[in-house]
Amino acid sequence: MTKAQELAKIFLEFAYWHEMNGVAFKPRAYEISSESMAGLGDEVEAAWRKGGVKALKELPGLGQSTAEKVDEFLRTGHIKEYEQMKKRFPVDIWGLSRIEGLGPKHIKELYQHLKVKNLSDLKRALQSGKIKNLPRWGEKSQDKLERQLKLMEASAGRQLLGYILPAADQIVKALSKVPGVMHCAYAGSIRRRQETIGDIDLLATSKNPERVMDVFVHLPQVETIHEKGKTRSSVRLKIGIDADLRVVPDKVYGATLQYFTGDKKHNVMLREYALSKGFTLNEYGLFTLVRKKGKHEGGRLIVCKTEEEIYKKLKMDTPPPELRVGGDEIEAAQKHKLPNLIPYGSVKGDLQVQTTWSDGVLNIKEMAEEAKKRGLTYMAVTDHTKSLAFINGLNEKRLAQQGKEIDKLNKTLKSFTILKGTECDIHKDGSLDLSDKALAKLDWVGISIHSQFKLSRAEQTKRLVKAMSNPYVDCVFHPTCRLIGKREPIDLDMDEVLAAAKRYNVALEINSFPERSDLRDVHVRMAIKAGVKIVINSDAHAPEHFDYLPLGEAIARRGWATKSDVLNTKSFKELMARRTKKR
Ligand code: DGT
Ligand code: CA
Ligand code: CA
Ligand code: ZN
Repeated sequence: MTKAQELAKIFLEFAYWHEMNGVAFKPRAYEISSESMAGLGDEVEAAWRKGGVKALKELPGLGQSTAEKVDEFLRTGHIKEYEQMKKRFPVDIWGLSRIEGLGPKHIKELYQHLKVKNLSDLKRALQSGKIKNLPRWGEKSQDKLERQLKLMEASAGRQLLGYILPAADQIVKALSKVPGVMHCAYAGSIRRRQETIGDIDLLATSKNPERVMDVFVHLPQVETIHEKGKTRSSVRLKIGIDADLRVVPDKVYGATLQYFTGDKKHNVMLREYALSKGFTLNEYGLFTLVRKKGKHEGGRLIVCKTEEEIYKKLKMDTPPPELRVGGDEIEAAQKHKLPNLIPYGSVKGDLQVQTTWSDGVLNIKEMAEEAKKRGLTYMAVTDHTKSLAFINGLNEKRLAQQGKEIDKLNKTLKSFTILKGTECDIHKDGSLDLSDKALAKLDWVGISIHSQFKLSRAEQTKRLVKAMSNPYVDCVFHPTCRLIGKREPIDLDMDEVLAAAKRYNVALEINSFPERSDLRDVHVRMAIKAGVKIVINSDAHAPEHFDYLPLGEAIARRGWATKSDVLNTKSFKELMARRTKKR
C-alpha cells in the first residue's frame, strides 16, 4: 500500500468506528477524507513536504483534526488515536467493509457475537451457519452475505483498469528514459482498455536489454522480484498486481506488440487468416509460409517494425486495440469498414457532477474551476435528491436555492457554463423523486436507480421505462447499477430499455467511475445500433474524478462509438440546440 492508500484505509476505519459508536457527523467527514486521500495519491505527501499541516488543510476533504493525523502519520509512521482504537476493536474493518452491504453496525455485531475479525473468520462463521441465528439477521441476511462474498472473490486477483492505468503509464515513462531504449509500451488487457486487469504486460526494444531489466526490477513501484532474466523479467508491484517486461529486437517490435496485445481470441483468428494468405504469425514475427514435403513451415521473416505493417501485409486495416476481442473486428478490418472511433479527449463537458450540496467534497464554484482547469467547457451540477436522505439529497426547495447560486456563478465565469441539473432518484414504481414543476426548471435531468436492485426483469424494466417516459428526462445515469466485484447489475431487458430510450429521446450514460464502468461495451454497441445517444460522464464527487473521463471514452471506443454518437462531445450551444425536450 502507498502512504495515501494507507491513510485512506485508516480514515475509513475511523469513519466506521465512529458510526458504530453512534457519533454524529464525524463518520461522513472521515469517509470524505478517506476518498480524498485515495484520489489525491502522491499529492498528499507532496503538499505536506511543502507546507506541513497548513498545506494539508488546503487539500479537499481534510480539516484541522484530519490534517493533524496525516501529519502525525507522515512524520512517525503511526497515528496514536488509531492504534488505541485498534486495541479496543481489533477488527480488519477495511477488509470487511469491501463487502457491499456490510455496514459498521453489522461489523460490530459480528465481532461481538461471533468474534469475526476478518474475511476468513467471516467465511468460517458463514459455513457454520451461525450468522442466521444472530438477533435481527436471519436466513436472508446470511444468504445475501454469502452471495456478496462470492462476488468479491470472483473479481479477486483482477484489478480495475482505472487504478492500474496510471501506474502502467508511470512505468512506461520511466523505462522510456533508460538510455538505449527505442520503444516501450504496455500491451495486453491494459492496451485494450479492458475493465479489469489480470497483469501488466510491458514491452521494450533496446540494444542493451540488461540495463533496462536492471532499472525495471529496481523501480520504486516494485515490491518483490519474481524473476529477472536477460530478455524477460517479472515483478510484483506495491499496488498488488504483477508486471512482466519483455525486451525484444527492434525488427520484431511490431509483431511482439501485436501478439502481446491480444486478446487471445483475436490472435487465434488472425493467425488462421494469415495462414489462408500464405503467412504464419507468432510472437516472433510474421513469416512467409513455405511448403516442405507437403507440410507448411515458417520461412523468411518479414520485418515489421510496427503493428500496422503486419495488418497491411495481411491486406487489412489495423483494428484499434480496444476492438480486438475476436469478434467481427477482423472481418470489418478486411472490408475497410472499421468505425472512426471517438478520439480520447473528445468530451467537452461533464454532465454528472456532485457537490457539497449532497455528497461531493467541493462546492459548485470549486468544482467548476477544477473542471475548467482540465479543459472542459461546461458541467451539469447533478446532486442527489431527497430519497437519499442519508447523503442530504435535495428537495424542491433546496434545488431552487441551488439554481439561484448557479445563475449567479454563471454571470462571473468566463468561457465555462454550469448547467442546472439533477441526479433524480427513481422510486420503486417508476415515479420520480422530484415534481415535474421542479424538473421543468432544470437544464439537464438525469435519473437513476439507487434502491430495489433485486426486482424481477419484468418489474425492473417496467420501472425504468416508466421513469424515462417523463417528458423532462434527458439521460439515464449508470443504467445497470453494477459495481464491479460488489454488486450484480440489475436485471433489465436491454432491448426494451433501448427502444424506450429511442422513443422518448433519452440518452444513456457511460459512467466512467472505475468500479461502475456502466454501460458496458456491449450495451454501448447495442445502443448505437438502436440509434440511442450516449453521454460520457465522470460522476465526479471530487476534482480528481474528472480524470476518469478517458476511461469512459475507452468504453465508448470498445462499443464502436464514433464522436457523433456521444452527445457531450458537442459544444454547450450545440448540446442545448439539439435537445428537443420542452422546458
Ligand atoms: P489479463 O492479463 O488477464 O488481464 O489479460 P491479457 O489479455 O493481458 O492476457 P495475458 O496477460 O495472459 O497475455 C497477454 C497477451 O498475450 C494476450 O492478450 C494475448 C497473448 N497471449 C498470451 N497467451 C497466448 C496464447 O496462448 N495464444 C495466443 N495466440 N496469444 C497469447
Ligand atoms: Ca495481462
Ligand atoms: Ca501477462
Ligand atoms: Zn447515482
